[in-house]
Amino acid sequence: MTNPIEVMVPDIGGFKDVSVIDVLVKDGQRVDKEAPLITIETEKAAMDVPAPTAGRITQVKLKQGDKVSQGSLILLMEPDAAPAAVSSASAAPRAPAQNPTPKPVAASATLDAASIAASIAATTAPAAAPPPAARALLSIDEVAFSKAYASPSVRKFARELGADLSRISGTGHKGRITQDDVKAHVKSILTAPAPLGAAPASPLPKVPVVDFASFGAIEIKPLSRIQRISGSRLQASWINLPHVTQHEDADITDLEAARIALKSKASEQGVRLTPLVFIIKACLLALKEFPRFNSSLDSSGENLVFKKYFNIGFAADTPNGLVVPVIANADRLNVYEIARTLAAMSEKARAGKLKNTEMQGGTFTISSLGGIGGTAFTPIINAPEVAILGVSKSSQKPVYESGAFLPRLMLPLSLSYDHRVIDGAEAARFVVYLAKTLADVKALL
Ligand code: CAO
Repeated sequence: MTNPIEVMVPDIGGFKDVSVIDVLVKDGQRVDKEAPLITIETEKAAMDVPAPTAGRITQVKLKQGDKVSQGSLILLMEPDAAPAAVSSASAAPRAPAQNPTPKPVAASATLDAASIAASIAATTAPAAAPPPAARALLSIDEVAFSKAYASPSVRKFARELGADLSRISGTGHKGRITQDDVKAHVKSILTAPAPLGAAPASPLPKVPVVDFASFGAIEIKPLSRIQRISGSRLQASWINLPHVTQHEDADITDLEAARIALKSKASEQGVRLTPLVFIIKACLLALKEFPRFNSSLDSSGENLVFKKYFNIGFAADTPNGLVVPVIANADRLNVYEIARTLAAMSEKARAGKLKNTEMQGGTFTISSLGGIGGTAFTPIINAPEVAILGVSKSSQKPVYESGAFLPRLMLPLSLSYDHRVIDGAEAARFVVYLAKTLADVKALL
């Protein structure tokens, strides 16, 4: 423990009997060097008298409203370590201009600078625009702020919190803004309800919560584990990737004729040649022609990763929900091998026996609803892939050719792509190429 020292009013430019308008410390309080002790007010300005050293206040010797002059005793304090020479002269009062560097203010109230600052930080996401409350606090009218009637310590306190003094009405002597006024202002902003039409604090607006039971009988069943996992992945992709879906019809009349011709022979060997097998083959040719569709953005979002392998994922409808098995290195397989792998993986998927590794590493995904029906849909990209092909049910359509309408078997294709990576023109070229390839049986066999 060190001997108490006397802290006195330093040279205040010859002013005498100056009013003490604020006593900022109390007995027993610890202060840092330079922490404001009292605020005095001359005819010209309000100024703080800072602590000459760090330590503990043992006894405050004056109160608000007292008159002081140079040499008046302010308080007694025990310095942390015996300073070489602590005198009242070292504690020069600070006018606003002499106090440019804000430091933490030792606040004794329950709502202190640190907790308010933390509260503002908590409501201000680093990458996002500040929410309305933080915006209200962080925008300061500098000219009006400089004219506001407040002591340097209160100015510093307000600055630390981003509070605009010009918007605060003072309750102190002659309307002076006190530290408590600043706290009350900040608190009122942080606890105020968001104005109508203001951006919500949460990044996503919530859907309404409805008490379904109040309208009739209900039954509650939990989502399956697969649905919960795939649900959050689908939502992440939907939110993060700007999706566009490009539609095209492929004329698969010739392909279907070839498929039917091959089908019975293939089934003798235990192979099911469904249209999807040929669609996978056609996609592989298109991906080689348009490598961007087989790429991914890296984690920085600034580079494209072009993959030199072609792993095709296919959405499979299983009793437990949607899964996406991946046919690894599908470009090395012929249509029969693709058909066998597709059937085997679909079977495993439905039985819930797929290993995690069999659902990883995909570079492009196909979602085929052709066995069920529908004319078009907008599949959600299996991020971080950049495109997905949706396939709907083929049907006979009249196609105008050589001066006449001819019945042709048309296959609807819906390509969703990540518009950050793929331009619309490129997507149109991709689907046109894909449709041409599907119309060209020789290219696929
Ligand atoms: N147009 C017309 N008929 C089609 C067709 C199409 N595009 N695609 C398939 N068919 C036919 C098949 O030829 C088969 O008929 P035959 O038995 O007479 O040959 C029948 O529809 C059923 O095919 P399938 O669905 O059993 O086989 P597949 O190879 O086409 O598909 C699989 C396999 C696993 C992809 C599929 O069973 C499946 O699960 N599809 C659902 C995918 C899904 O849920 N996607 C949505 C995901 S959310 O975006």
